[in-house]
Amino acid sequence: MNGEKKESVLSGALIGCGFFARNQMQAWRDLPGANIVAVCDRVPANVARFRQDFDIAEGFTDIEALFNSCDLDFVDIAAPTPAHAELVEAAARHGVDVICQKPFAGPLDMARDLIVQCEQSGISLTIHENFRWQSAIREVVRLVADGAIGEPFFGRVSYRSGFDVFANQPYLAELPRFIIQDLGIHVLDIARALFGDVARLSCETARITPNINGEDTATIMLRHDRGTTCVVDCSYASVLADDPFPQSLIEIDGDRGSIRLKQDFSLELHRPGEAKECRDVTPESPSWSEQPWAVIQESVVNLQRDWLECRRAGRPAATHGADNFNTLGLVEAAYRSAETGRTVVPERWQ
Ligand code: NAD
Ligand code: 89V
Repeated sequence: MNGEKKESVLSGALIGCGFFARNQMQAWRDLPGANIVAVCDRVPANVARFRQDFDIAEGFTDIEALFNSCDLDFVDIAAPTPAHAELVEAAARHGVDVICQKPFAGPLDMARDLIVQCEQSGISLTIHENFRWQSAIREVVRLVADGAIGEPFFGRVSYRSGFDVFANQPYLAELPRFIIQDLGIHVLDIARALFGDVARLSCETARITPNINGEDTATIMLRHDRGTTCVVDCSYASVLADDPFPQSLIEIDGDRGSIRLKQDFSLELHRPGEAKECRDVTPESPSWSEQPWAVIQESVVNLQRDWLECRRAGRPAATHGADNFNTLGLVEAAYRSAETGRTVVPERWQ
């Protein structure tokens, strides 16, 4: 990390000017501590569109030209996973801090190598794992961490929808590994934020939607180190009268109470001998947000704000590279369990 620099406003470049990058760009504009001075995309038209839409000074189609021309404090990589290794390696060579979208890497070995390269280059690496930054989910994480329901013995983090994700992200239909890698990764990360690391897991998957390559439902049972059993269930094949897309719903039972995060953003906390406490945890939507995406868009602002605070304080952000390795390890273990029908011990960072 360029900890010795004392910039009041950090200079950044956004790499990958596609569907999701617009949210990251909008969020940076809401945050006074960073200024996106350049954008980079392989496709010239995407660079031109972002420069025009967001009034960006510089545009590049070549990553080396970006680093050689701009004095950057950080890059925010919103390109797809297969491009991450090349882009993170370039940032490490140039000594520039990295925020990188999920899934960080396909193979775990590649993730490990990139994390080590960043460490050796003295740069910080943060994965843009934003779901745990949704304010409603942060409130549940806080309650569990504060012991509000005692020791949790059961959890369920549930993401079920029939929303047409392929309309905005057509590449998702091509992926041989779909829902766990793209979406389950977020839900598994929420489970880690709630209950910590995982000792073993088992998983069942199915493909329900025709004409896609990967699985679109997954049910994963986790046994956390602390003893909590947690079910993570994901579906993009659910036919629902009232679709919660893109919300994650949470149920937790502890030895001294229970928590429910519901679709109407009510958070119920119940403890023996006390009246049920019901709070409205509806997130504050950014001014630029659009339904149904507001809940995710809010989390992007929260993640990037936290990244800026951590960067200023010289400490790693919550979803730093090595932390996210353990979420990636759950993704890999879930596929292995679904393929083999066995319980799997996930690989973790050490
Ligand atoms: P997209 O295809 O719409 O955009 C990706 C962009 O990256 C394209 O413009 C492409 O030309 C560009 N690109 C590809 N390779 C490049 C390279 N080597 N250098 C520079 N630019 C390059 O994809 P998307 O839907 O925006 O997804 C991008 C990433 O964001 C993925 O990793 C995806 O998983 C992630 N994503 C995250 C969330 C979330 O909530 N965290 C939501 C959607 C997508
Ligand atoms: O968050 C994501 O990675 C998105 C979506 C919510 C659509 O699954 O791909």
